[in-house]
Amino acid sequence: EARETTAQEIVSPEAYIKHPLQNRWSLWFFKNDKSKTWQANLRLISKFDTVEDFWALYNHIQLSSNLMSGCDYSLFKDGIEPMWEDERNKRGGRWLIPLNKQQRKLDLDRFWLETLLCLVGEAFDDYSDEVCGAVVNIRAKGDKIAVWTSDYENRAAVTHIGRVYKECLGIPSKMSIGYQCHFDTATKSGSTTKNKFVV
Ligand code: MGP
Repeated sequence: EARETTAQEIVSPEAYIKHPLQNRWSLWFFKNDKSKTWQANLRLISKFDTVEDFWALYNHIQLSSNLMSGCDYSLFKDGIEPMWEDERNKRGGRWLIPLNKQQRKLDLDRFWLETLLCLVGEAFDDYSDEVCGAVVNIRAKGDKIAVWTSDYENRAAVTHIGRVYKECLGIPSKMSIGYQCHFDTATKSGSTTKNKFVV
């Protein structure tokens, strides 16, 4: 018994304690079933709050590029629903990365993984608290990836997050990305929403 105790004591906690993330995250899946409402098509897949559980989930599910058109994945902080109506989203907006059809093969999966890592790794310095989540939309007309933040009036936070995010994805500086508030997206009449910020 004495030998066992000693053996246990010298095993570093690194070997058996999972590495905690700063936040607990929920992964959601959206499947477009036209007989149901938008909200009814949204399903919570699972939650995680450690590095190991993030990878276990990521490795278990389909890559975005294998999903059917009309599907979404959303990764949001625990307690925030991936919809405009949530208290933490309703005054917010998103940095939008619209992809062309060729980019499904070239960029989609690595951009989405990079986006997930920015979120769970709290890559936005002092402004990570402003981040609510991220969404990937698989669409025949062109896929989209976006990072959602909680207050479109917080210029310092929104622009910092946009700059860091663009850098993480390796988007060339001469190509700009835009930030749109959800209120404008939800009430738009044409096919585009005006940008509140551009980086
Ligand atoms: P979408 O899935 O975000 O983009 O919104 P899509 O399919 O590329 O369409 P487009 O209009 O951007 O070209 C599609 C539709 O889903 C919206 O028009 C809404 O009817 C509904 N929808 C999307 N979101 C993110 C929400 C939401 O947060 N709340 C509600 N109530 N409906 C939403």
